[in-house]
Amino acid sequence: MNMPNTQVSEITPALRSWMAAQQAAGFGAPEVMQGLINAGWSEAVVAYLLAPPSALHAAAAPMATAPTPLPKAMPWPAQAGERLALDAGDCQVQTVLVGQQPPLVVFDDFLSDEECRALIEQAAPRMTRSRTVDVQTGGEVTHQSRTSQGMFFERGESELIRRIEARIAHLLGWPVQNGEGLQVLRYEAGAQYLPHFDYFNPAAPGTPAILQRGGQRVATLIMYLHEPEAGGATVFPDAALSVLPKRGSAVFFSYSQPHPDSLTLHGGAPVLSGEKWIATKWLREREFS
Ligand code: PD2
Ligand code: ZN
Repeated sequence: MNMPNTQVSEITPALRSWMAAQQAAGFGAPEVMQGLINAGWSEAVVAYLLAPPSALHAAAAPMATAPTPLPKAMPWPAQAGERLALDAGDCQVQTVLVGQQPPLVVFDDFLSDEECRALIEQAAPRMTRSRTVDVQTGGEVTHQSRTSQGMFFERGESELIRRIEARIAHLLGWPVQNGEGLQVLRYEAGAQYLPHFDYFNPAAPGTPAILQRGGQRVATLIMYLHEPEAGGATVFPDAALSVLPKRGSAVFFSYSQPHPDSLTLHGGAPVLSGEKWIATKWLREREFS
């Protein structure tokens, strides 16, 4: 209700009690209104005075706004964008790039050459054709969209895995227990991973079963263990970004909502020559068991 300010300040308690007395004496709103207008009050002020208390309250109160939800805690490296070198617990990692949409950081020196070599050596005998989580059933399937070979380490299964998992948890401020087991992938020449989202499609029938183990995925860390001679970039089409697979480096990105608006569509471009090896850590909302 818009009020002319000059007159609002003059609505005294005495005026209000005069109006109350008029109404108590049996004068209806139209007569009271006319009396006020005759006395020189504007129609807007009179309408304001005669409005029911609830309307006055609504007019005086600030515009009601929807409660703002608390921001969801998300994995993120403290001081990313402020310092070049970030503390990862047992070592420092170098920041190469920080993005906001999606939240994304590229790190150098995430893994040492020795750690890359040891991960490949331990994973190699256990490699099979890569399988993808089947959101229809909650099980796993091989898929044309992913022409790599892969394996999963159990969380905490060796000293090397524990060290890397502790580093990830320290750097990203996210509990080790919320991480899935590390996955290692090998792409030979011609192999690729078509663009996809890493979160589980909320509308897919198999998703509720998948979410029982730790909730949604909220972030991904891809570590590059072996660089191909050509090709094999990790591409983010919605962010117009390509991360080249440099040995020892890593790309981290997060998605607070399991929705394409997260802009986290990403894929592994075809390897043109040589071999590409990566290790991926997916982080869940809660403890992954
Ligand atoms: O190898 C890659 O670049 C790649 C691309 C997309 C890996 C993943 N997704 C993944 O491991 O989720
Ligand atoms: Zn992916």
